Amino acid sequence: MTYLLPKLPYSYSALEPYIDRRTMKIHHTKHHQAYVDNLNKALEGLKYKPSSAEEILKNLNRIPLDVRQAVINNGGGHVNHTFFWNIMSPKKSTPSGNLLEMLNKKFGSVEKFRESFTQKAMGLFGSGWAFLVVTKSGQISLKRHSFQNSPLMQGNFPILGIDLWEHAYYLKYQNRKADYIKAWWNVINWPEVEKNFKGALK
Ligand code: MN3
Repeated sequence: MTYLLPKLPYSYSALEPYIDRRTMKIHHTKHHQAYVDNLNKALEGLKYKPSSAEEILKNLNRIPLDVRQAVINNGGGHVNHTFFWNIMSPKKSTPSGNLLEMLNKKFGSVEKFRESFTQKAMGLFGSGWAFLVVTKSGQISLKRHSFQNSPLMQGNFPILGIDLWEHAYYLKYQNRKADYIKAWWNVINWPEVEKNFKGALK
């Protein structure tokens, strides 16, 4: 199977002014494309034929050691970015339903959840991601992952996450990571997060 760069579900300028067109375009057509190309390269000639990149990340022991790190970096990069594009939207929304209930129960309120998530994200040193995941036991939990490591590698299911590599914000925000994270809350696709939450509990 050859992996392909998925189309964005909105235009490059759709998330303005929070995430600028130039950042989105380079992030999608250069960075994400490179993960896809390098994943295809790393998987070339392998006997193991996984049905999806997600499946690979859950079965890394089936990937030969000489290409395993390349598969983690680029398979993770592909899966994380595909996920990231989808949990954002230019359409304003708020958490609702069972997800809202769970956030209130675990964090006290949506506002407090946002504070905790932001703190977790700000605490990441270097390149990586912050995620809200559903764990194997069905709990929601905040996680930080370096590089392109995916929560799927630990058996956790990501439902919301932010790319904290400098390439995700540097053109517009330079060193102001806190401003980027603050702006990002305006473009969350909450119906998609809720869909992920339901999918994780199945
Ligand atoms: Mn990125």
